[in-house]
Amino acid sequence: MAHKAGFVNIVGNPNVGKSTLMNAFVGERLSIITSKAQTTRHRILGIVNGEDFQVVLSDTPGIIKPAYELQASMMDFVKSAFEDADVLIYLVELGEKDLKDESFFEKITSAKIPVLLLLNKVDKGNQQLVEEQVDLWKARVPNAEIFAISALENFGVPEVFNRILELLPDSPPFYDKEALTDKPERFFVNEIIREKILLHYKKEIPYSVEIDTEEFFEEENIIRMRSVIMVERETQKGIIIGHKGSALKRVGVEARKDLEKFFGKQVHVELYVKVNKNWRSDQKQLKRFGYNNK
Ligand SMILES: Nc1nc2c(ncn2[C@@H]2O[C@H](COP(=O)(O)OP(=O)(O)OP(=O)(O)O)[C@@H](O)[C@H]2O)c(=O)[nH]1
Ligand SMILES: [Mg+2]
Repeated sequence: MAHKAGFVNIVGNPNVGKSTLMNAFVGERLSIITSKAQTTRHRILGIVNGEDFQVVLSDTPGIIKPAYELQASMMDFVKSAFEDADVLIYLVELGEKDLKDESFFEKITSAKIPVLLLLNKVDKGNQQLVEEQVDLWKARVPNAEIFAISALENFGVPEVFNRILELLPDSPPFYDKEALTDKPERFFVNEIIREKILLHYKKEIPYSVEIDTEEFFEEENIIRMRSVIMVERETQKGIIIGHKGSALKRVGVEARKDLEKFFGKQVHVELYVKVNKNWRSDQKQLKRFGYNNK
């Protein structure tokens, strides 16, 4: 029996639902999702295995004009997703604005590989609006096949998956057929904690935070972990901790609940906060946190 395999890379503006879509394909909560832009900072693989196929999806950061080194590294992840794609998914939402970077838009419209333009969040609009937007995108990206979907409600997602299977080349699998992702366990610990930070803190705080899980011990009935929440300035440390530690405690409680679901096991998580001045502009630090592979 012939085996199909390939890379399906999802790109688009911030907040259009790229992570929601990847999780819908994989059927697991691999990528964190929030209503804030720039939730995703890495390129995260989600692998869907079948007897005769392996679809390797990539979730990527939303396309922005980088203002500091961290964001530049995020855009390098987006670039890499253009380089190895067998199928490109350009995800847009109803009422979408142009991409912040024209060169990325050009890469999409001149792509030599199949491009699926998915119009997301159609649950928020009526049929007339959806039809208008489909026509608009047909004119803007003539090389794309267009599907109207709702990643949140899984509407249209199975149809897109079937189309992907038709488009993938014959190939042996790239990863172990049991694998769900390329990232280690600690990465997901960091992300789940960061999600709680994005949910509970305002303005620049979530964007100034990086998580580093220093310890991860799996015992028979429990996983024990210790993670550092890094901020850029002393004032931010106080805000993260909150009055008598209440804000930090909430992060810990909520993160633990999700970590227990994710690992299917009891979890103990210890959090502490550290100032790491200007880490997001420091090449060395970024490399240490897995951002810079130059
Ligand atoms: N109504 C509706 N909301 C959606 C849909 N898909 C995603 N969302 C919401 O849109 C917001 C952003 O979703 P994400 O999946 O985090 O978006 P993203 O493109 O990964 O965002 P970044 O990682 O920040 O670039 C969240 O609040 C989602 O719940 C959808 O089909 N319908
Ligand atoms: Mg995302």
